[in-house]
Amino acid sequence: MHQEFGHPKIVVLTGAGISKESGIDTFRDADGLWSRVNLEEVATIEAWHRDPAKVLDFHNAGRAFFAGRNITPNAAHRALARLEHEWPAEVLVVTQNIDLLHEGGGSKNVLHMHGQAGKLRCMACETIADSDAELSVTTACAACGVVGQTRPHVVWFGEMPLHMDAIMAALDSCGLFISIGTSGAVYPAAGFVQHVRRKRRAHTVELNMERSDGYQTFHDGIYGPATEVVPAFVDDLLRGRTSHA
Ligand code: BV8
Repeated sequence: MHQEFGHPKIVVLTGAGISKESGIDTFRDADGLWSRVNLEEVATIEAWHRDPAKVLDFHNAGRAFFAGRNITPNAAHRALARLEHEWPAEVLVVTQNIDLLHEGGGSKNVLHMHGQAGKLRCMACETIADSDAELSVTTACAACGVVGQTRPHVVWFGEMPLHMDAIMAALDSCGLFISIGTSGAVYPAAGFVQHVRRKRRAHTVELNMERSDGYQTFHDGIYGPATEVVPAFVDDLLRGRTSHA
């Protein structure tokens, strides 16, 4: 119905850049996380098998970072929640971020494709539990009791991202694909724009501080801090002032 009257389904892909102005470092900016930590040692499934204590120390340090700060949603998160609330068709946020700032900003239709903070998963029984506990190699799973197999519910490099069936179905039926705050360096997320363009007449736009690795694949690019460009873009969308179909 809405597709016919110029209100397509929207998929929004977000990355670390949307949370930067809330005080969370990105990964690949000059001051980003991977400039301080070697991801091969703390964010890959091989690292877990090689040195789980080191991986868990990295996780625990991240928990301490979040716990010690008042990390709150910013105007970009709130603008996406407004879009979800006021746009007549479905708006899905697919985030690569593990923070819960989209939910805190009011978005309800959110998929965390790389997992999320505050959850643990047991690699013995696959139970996922809400917990912000510090983890160690002596941690026992609360469900099955197995020791040393409880990890953060985060997708490491070399692991399949979560919710991929739902994400691909949404990409196959969207009319507008918006990418916000991501460098386009990590797949399969970085490949979503090509998928949408190959499969659909969907309009594609990136909103970012600077051109992403995949900027040429987008129809449009709007550059600047997310707290400025995202609310402005949502305003234009809701007022019908942007070519989105
Ligand atoms: C998989 C964990 C398959 C949670 C993360 C060679 C070629 C191509 C691909 C590969 C390859 N070798 C290996 C691969 C696959 C690999 C990959 O893509 N590697 C890359 C590095 C080459 N991908 C995987 O392994 C994925 N899985 O492929 O599975 C498979 C198939 C079958 C069976 C098994 C497996 C899994 C990837 C998930 C890894 N986990 N995170 C956590 O700790 O957070 S990835 C990590 O990177 C985060 O999730 C992060 O979100 C994600 C992407 O980074 P960005 O969000 O884009 O952040 P970044 O810092 O890079 O950029 C920030 C951007 O914001 C910048 O552009 C900046 O300009 C902008 N910005 C900054 N400030 C602002 C701003 N924008 C607006 N406003 C601001 N204020």
